[in-house]
Amino acid sequence: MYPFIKFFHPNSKRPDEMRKASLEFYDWLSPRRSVREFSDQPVDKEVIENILKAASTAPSGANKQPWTFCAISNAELKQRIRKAAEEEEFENYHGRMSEEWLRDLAPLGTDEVKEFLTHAPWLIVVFKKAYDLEGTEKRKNYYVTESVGIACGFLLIALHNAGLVALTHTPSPMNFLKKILNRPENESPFLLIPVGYASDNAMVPDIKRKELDEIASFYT
Ligand code: IYR
Repeated sequence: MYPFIKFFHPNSKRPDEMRKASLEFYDWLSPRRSVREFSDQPVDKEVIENILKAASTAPSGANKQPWTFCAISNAELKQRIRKAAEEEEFENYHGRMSEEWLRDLAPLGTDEVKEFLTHAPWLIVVFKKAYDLEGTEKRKNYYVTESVGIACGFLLIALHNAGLVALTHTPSPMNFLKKILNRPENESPFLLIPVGYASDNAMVPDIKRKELDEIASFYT
């Protein structure tokens, strides 16, 4: 059993403050967008470290924290990742993706060319750990996909807060990342997140978000 300590909430609010804060947070978060066009302006490693620490505050099954974040600014590694991703994506766009999938993607204008993988100053590759390795012993992790997904959510919000932009990229299959980054057997790639500044003329599709009544049902 862990020792238990008194819970301290640094940020407790009255109902009126809460209404204001919740609306302000929505207004602040809502303009966040997936960006595919990056400038090559560098970002301090310290900023990335802080962002990864913020991501790692996410809750996880049995507090196993079943994630590894690989932060890559090395140009040669980024080039190798881009080449491998583009090879897989070429196969996806030219045969592996269904007609329906290609039709759904058409409005986004994506293709197999992934310039963002070399233009962005940082690539964050998130790995999930189905189990931990203690020597040769395997220790099981729980709700790994949920846990790592939540950590990625925290990561995206931390990036937005820092004034950076990002893309949640899922080249498929992603196993080349494990090889290029030389990760141990218990880690599998989960998400590839290019991070940096948007290029001056970056464009994003004019998407709309669903209304609250389409995404939520209240039972009061
Ligand atoms: N992984 C491919 C295809 C792709 C799939 C989905 I679902 C997207 O929302 C966007 C792209 C690619 O990165 O191009």
